[in-house]
Amino acid sequence: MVEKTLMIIKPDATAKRAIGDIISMVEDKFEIAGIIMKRLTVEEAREFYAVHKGKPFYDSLVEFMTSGPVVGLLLQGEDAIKRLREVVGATDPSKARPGTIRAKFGTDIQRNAVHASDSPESAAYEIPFFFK
Ligand code: 3AN
Repeated sequence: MVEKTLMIIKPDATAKRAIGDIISMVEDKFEIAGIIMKRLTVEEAREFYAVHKGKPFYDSLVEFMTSGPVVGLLLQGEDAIKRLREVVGATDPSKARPGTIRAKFGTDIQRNAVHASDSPESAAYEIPFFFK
């Protein structure tokens, strides 16, 4: 099934000037249906990560995600949600498979370079934060 999914290049990766390298790692595998650079407000970041409300890392995650510009990418393709998660790698970059985006550009479990929607429900919730 052709799906749309959201990838975010997080503030650690934009600060590292890895935007181009990361886009190169997805552009041959997915159609880029949208791209936008913006700075999330605290309110937007809190809502975006609402599923993590109450977890010990929630406040720090919101602070990190609002600490600099991010790039939102709307990616489209066959089975795009699952395939993008494979390209992105595990949440903890030290456990991410070699060759994945997080293995290459992630720093730690919080500053892990990119976000990728993990299900059709998440994609439907997350895409409108960047693409109306
Ligand atoms: P993923 O992004 O791989 O789907 P989630 O949804 O469990 O992972 O976590 C969302 C984000 O929260 C992660 N990308 C990461 O930035 C941050 N995060 C997750 N677990 C931790 C943790 N134990 N400590 C700090 N930050 C975390």
